[in-house]
Formats: sequence, C-alpha cells, structure tokens
Amino acid sequence: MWDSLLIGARLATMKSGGVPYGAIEDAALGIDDGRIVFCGAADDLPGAPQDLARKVHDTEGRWITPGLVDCHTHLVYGGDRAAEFEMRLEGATYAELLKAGGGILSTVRDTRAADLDLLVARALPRVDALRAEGVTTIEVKSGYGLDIESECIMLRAARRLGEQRPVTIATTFLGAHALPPEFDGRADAYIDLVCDQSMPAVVAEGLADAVDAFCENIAFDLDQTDRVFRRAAELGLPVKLHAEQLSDMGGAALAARHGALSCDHLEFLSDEGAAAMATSGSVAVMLPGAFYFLRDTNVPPIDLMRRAGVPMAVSTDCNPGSSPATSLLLMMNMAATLFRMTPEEALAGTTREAARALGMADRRGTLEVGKAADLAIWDIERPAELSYRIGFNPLHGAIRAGEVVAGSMAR
Ligand code: DI6
Ligand code: FE
Repeated sequence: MWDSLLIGARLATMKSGGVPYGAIEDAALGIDDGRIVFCGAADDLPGAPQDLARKVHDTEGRWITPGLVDCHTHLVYGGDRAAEFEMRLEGATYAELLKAGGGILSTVRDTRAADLDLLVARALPRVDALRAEGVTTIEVKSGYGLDIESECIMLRAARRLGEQRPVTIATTFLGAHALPPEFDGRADAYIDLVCDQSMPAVVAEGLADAVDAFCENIAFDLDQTDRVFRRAAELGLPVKLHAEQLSDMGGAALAARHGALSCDHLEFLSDEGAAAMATSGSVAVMLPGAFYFLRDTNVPPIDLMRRAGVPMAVSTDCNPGSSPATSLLLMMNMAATLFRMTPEEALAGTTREAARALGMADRRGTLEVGKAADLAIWDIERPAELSYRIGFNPLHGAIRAGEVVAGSMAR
C-alpha cells in the first residue's frame, strides 16, 4: 500500500520534449515514503484506488505542478532599504548608492549587527510568503556578512529556516558579493580572505551547497571571480554567477568554462556568452523583479538564449536592494510581460530549470516516478493562469516530501 494517492487530477509534469507542460489529463499521482511512485493516466493505475493507498484524495480536476523552486534569493538579511528606495526615486542610482557606502554595504552593516535568531525571525515571513504560493525549495545566499563569522552566521540562519519550516533550503556562499569597508581599495586582499579563510570555514561546517560571486564593474572582476571559482572547485563545490547584470563583463563565458550550474541576471549577455552557456549546460536565471525594481531597460536576450538552447529559470532574487519580492507567481507574470517568456517557459523556469540551476534535476523539478513528492495543487483551469494573473494566489495545496504543508488543504 502507498501512503497516498491523488486522483481526479490534471498533471503539468513539466517533463520536456512532449506535449505542452508535459500535461496528462484524467491523471493520478501516487506517493510513498515522500516520493512519487505513480504519475500518469488514471486508466494505467495497477488497481482500484482504495486498494492502492491508505489515503485517497480526489483533487476534483485541479492542476498539479511540481512544487515551485525559487533558485536565487538573498532572503536572509538585516534591516531594509526603504529609505534608499526613496533616494532612488529622487534620482540616485543603484551603483551610486553602493559607491557612496550604501546599497549592499548598508545591508552589510545591518546584517553584521543582527544575531542568528534575529536573522531567522526576519527571514521566516519571507519564506512563508513564498511557501504560500506553492514554493517547496528555496535557495538562500550569504553575502551580507562579508567577514568570516558573519558569513557563517547568515548560512546557519539559512539552514535553520529549513529546520523551522517544511521547505528544502539550498545554501550558496556569496562571499564575493561586495567589497567590505575594511578592505577598501584592496579587493585582491579581500578575495584572498574569501578563498583562504571564509570559504574553507564555510565548507568545514557544511554550510554551503554552492559558491556564487558578483562579477561587475561595481563588484569583482573576471580574474577575481576566476580565483573564487578555482577555490570552489578545490573544495568540491559547484559554482554560479551574478553575471552581466549592469554591463557585459564576460562573466557568463568565464562561469561556463567552470561548468557553472547557472548564470543569473544576464541583461547584457553577449552572443559569445550565450554560446558558452549552451555548451556548458548552465541555466540562465531570469530575475525580472530586479529588472523592474531598478527600472532597467536592457531586456535579457531571451530569443538568443532560446535559439542557442540555453535553459531558462525564473526567480525572485528576493533581496532588500534590487528586488524586495516574495512572490514567485508575480515573477512569472513579469517574465512573460517584461521579458516575453511564454507561460510554459515561465513555469518550467520555476520548476524544472530552477531545480537544474540548483543541481537538483535528478530529485526535483518535474513530476516523475522516483522524484521527491513536492507538488503544488492549483485552482486553475489551465497552467497559463499561473503567469496570467497579477497578485492573485490560486494555490489549493502544497505537498512537500509527501506531507501537506500549505494552502487550504493544510487547514
Ligand atoms: N545582484 C542583485 O540583484 C543582488 N546582489 C547582486 O549582486 C542585490 C543585492 C542588494 O542590492 O542588496
Ligand atoms: Fe541576486
């Protein structure tokens, strides 16, 4: 007997290569021990539902998708940047604020001043907002501590989120996010600290699943990024990169040479960068919240990536400065409206490709036998509705590792 069986369902399996959305109508989905054990047409069930599972739930024609995956967030941080938002509305730019010691560095001050418990308490409502929309996996980056201990505290806080809530947390060490004030004018010396001390400390405590960097004219250059990536390889961690967000630095091609899981932002991605990413299989993580909030005008070259065969994910980039967003559904709408991604690409971008961007494609991101039973069940008539609405949440229920964890099903 399986633990549970969902019947009367329509499945958007998000398996690629077949019908749109990998859709199966008149479907059923069986769950045992936290995994999917059956996923297909109800006619193909090996017996009567009551004989197959201890719990049978009729989903009454609702659509089931993979649990959503938010593959790029900075949602652990101290303070907020609402005052900076007002300054930007008066004309100050994002880059100017950082150069003047604000921006990311103001969040670094507030994060260093917070302790672990406070960071967790501040992050939980953001995690819960994402979970309320069917998100079952969230990536969380460090990068607002920038000294050894503060980076470790951020990542411990991120890990704790996954202990306090039924959600899978993937952590990323982003020591090379900004140059901390104590290293002003000594960027190479700071990268020494990242490579020789911070990253090994983080790895020794098992605090990071991947390593990221911010390669940009207001952050770190190609050589510095290359050093961070080589050290990550020595320590056995996969890499990803904030690349070509504000200018074309050639970061995507560098990251691709290192076999990066993903390159993120990419508003200024070149033909060469896209070709390199296609070769390496790196996922392009689209962050329309940051594009919108910074009032960017350079749309990432979606069509170029499509033609090159670069997989595309969509994420919130949840952070206090450039994307204070906690709605992945809104990001899907923005990916469609602002970037002209199709609703199917947007949903693949928050499921299959987002899981791939975290190196989890073998375990999550599609509805397939053997994968984690992470599901979202929606009150919708067609999957495109997930990208279509603005500020409406049609989640009926979310299931994570076989347990109901959100939506009206959980109440
Ligand atoms: N790019 C981003 O979008 C975030 N970090 C980065 O390198 C924003 C970080 C912030 O402004 O606090
Ligand atoms: Fe980011």
